[in-house]
Amino acid sequence: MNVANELTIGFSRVSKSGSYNLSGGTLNSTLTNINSGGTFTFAGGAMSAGVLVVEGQLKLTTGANKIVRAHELFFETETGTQGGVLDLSDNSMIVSFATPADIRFLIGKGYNGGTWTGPRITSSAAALTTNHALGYGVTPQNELIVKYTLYGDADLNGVVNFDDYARIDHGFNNGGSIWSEGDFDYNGVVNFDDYALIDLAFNTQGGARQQPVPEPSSVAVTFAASIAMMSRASARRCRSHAREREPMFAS
Ligand SMILES: [Ca+2]
Ligand SMILES: [Ca+2]
Repeated sequence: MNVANELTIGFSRVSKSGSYNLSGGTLNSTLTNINSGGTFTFAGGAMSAGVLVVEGQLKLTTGANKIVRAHELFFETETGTQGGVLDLSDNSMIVSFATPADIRFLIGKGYNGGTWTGPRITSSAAALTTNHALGYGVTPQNELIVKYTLYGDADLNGVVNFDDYARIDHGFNNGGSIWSEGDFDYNGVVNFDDYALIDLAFNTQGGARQQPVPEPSSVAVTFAASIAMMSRASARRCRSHAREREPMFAS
């Protein structure tokens, strides 16, 4: 399916509801607008959404085989509503124009303290596990990728190993603030809680383990010795930003 200009699901004030199911083929749109009450289900095929505006719900089915592609990503919030939800489940997303801080903020909302039940970018698949999450990073093409993977998989290669521990150690010692630097719980700092998540995933990833890694206990000891040096003042919190806009349609 090719949409020359705009695809709107759940047209604003007319019905406040509507649904669209993509189960095969290719959807190419320059603007995809999922209004409040609208639900887009991505179950198969390929999706290039163009500018993607999510005020309702965009849900991917499980399968680890789908990628939402978008030039830009916006979430709208009507007054009194929770606003848009993009549930990637166990799939991926690529956004051409976004920053790691943008994506961290949006996934941080969905992360919701580790329950994966919040709005914005979330994963119903991660909600069913203790060791999986949505990670994010920058591709060689300088696009932002969001991928379902193990907590602690800083380089998004699907396993937790020495390279990931090297990244979190570097992030801890140098004020890291994003996933690739070891912030796995979306609070914008690398600290003990992030080490707990990478250790959990390392110890429970089973057959995925590929390379020898430093003893988790030695990492913990090293970390314990270092944590006293962390200043509270160094803690950075998520801040709201331009990617979450003011209500488009005030109710
Ligand atoms: Ca890895
Ligand atoms: Ca953190």
